[in-house]
Amino acid sequence: MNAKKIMAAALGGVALLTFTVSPTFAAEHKAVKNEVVAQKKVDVTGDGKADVVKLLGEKTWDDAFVRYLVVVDKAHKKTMKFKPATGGFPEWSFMDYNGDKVKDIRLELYDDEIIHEGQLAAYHLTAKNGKIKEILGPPGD
Ligand SMILES: [Ca+2]
Repeated sequence: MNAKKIMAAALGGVALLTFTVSPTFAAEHKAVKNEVVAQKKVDVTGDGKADVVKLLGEKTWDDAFVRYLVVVDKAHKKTMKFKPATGGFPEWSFMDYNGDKVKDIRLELYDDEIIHEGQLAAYHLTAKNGKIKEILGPPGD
């Protein structure tokens, strides 16, 4: 292959890639088994003991398509589950949004794998009282 052909093949690959990570991902991958794709240890229940917060979904070549969030409260042998209205490529962080001194979970889901454009949803969640509940996030968020 000469340089021109290689370039054309590479560009073709990029175009194909951009195409395959379209919003139809969820529909095309419905039958795939969910696995833990990320996890962090943070006390989100407020008992002073770290909980394990997991994102479950499907690993992709460069990221993960997330369908569930799970909090494992080992101290109380409890597992709590949250299912967003739609799956997506995640950004997540922990901060006390409602001022109760317990860390809440912020989960954003995007429909684009590579640059995380096209936000589908932003959830602010507390796991304080034995189940995961949505709370109000920062204004305009
Ligand atoms: Ca805890």
